[in-house]
Amino acid sequence: MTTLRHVKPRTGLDEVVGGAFKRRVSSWKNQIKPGDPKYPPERDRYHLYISYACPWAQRCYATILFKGLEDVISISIVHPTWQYTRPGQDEHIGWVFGDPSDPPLTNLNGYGSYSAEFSIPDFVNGAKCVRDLYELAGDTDGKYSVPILWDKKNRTIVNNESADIVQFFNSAFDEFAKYPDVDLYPEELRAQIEELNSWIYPCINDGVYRCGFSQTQDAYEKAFDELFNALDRAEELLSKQRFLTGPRFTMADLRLFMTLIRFDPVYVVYFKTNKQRIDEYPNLFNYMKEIYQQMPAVKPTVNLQHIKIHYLSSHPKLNYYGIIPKGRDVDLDAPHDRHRFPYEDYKKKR
Ligand SMILES: N[C@@H](CCC(=O)N[C@@H](CS)C(=O)NCC(=O)O)C(=O)O
Repeated sequence: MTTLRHVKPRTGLDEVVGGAFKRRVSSWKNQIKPGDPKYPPERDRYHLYISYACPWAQRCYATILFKGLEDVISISIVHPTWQYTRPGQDEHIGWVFGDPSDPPLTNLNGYGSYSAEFSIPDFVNGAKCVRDLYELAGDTDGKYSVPILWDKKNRTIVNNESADIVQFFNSAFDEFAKYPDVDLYPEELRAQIEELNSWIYPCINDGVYRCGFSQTQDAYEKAFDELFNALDRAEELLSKQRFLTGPRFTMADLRLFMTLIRFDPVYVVYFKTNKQRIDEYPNLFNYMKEIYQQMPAVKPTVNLQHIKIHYLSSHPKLNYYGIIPKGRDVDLDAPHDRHRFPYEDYKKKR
């Protein structure tokens, strides 16, 4: 029997300190700015690597669609299920690329059957896995995460932090955007958006992972209480107004939406966030349906097949047989009641 070389832990599942999940800070933080000598905005220069399952990556993709940058920034979409990235050499597991015509993959215990449908292979670098891209950029130490914004000219990673990438797409590429007037981070609402992020990110977006990846009861219960207190707070806010900052849809809403849409299909069961489903919160549920149905850039980012397959099949320690729970689907196209609040267009007012 061969002994596999031990590699440093490199997946989100290993980011645990004292039993509690602690997300690592993103390692690539270069900025794209008009006039920047190193990374200026340019057409056809940057490529975005994403997963349909990943809530962080999908808000980047949604911002591309909101701004009409599909012909400016190219994309690849990984296979939903994690695999060994250096089979026979080490034990790292992570994102791999797949072609929709590939035969289905199993989980790492040999169970399940997971199609590559809707994936887009890496036609830029021909990488087989996301780890290849980090190694190509000289990064052999980090967590091999998506999203990655890749510079085709210098063949390196520009940035792997979704909070930065959405800002680049929202404002730096306006000269190439089909909809330069769309602004999801309006000047006058920035302080409010940042205040919302200060509790929505740790307690809700990251909060669900802190529940699901906890390794002690105490850490799980702390994350669980913080999550549901924050959801109650958002529910209360949305009982009085259309969106989180008032009548206008902003990045704060995009951030919250990405967690809400994954909550009932995955997190309730898989991350044990089972105090209340989103479809049991009248305001959060109708708010989520409105965003899904009415924001033209959002629906294409929601691929429930990839979302369910990814979480349920990728961590063989948490779900040995890779079985995907069957129930209970929500009708996302059912009518919503948000017309009762005023609505202000999310395009720039000039
Ligand atoms: N800070 C990053 C976090 C990205 C992140 O954690 N992505 C997850 C997928 S949802 C990932 O790629 N994980 C790879 C791993 O855990 O090995 C961002 O918001 O862009």
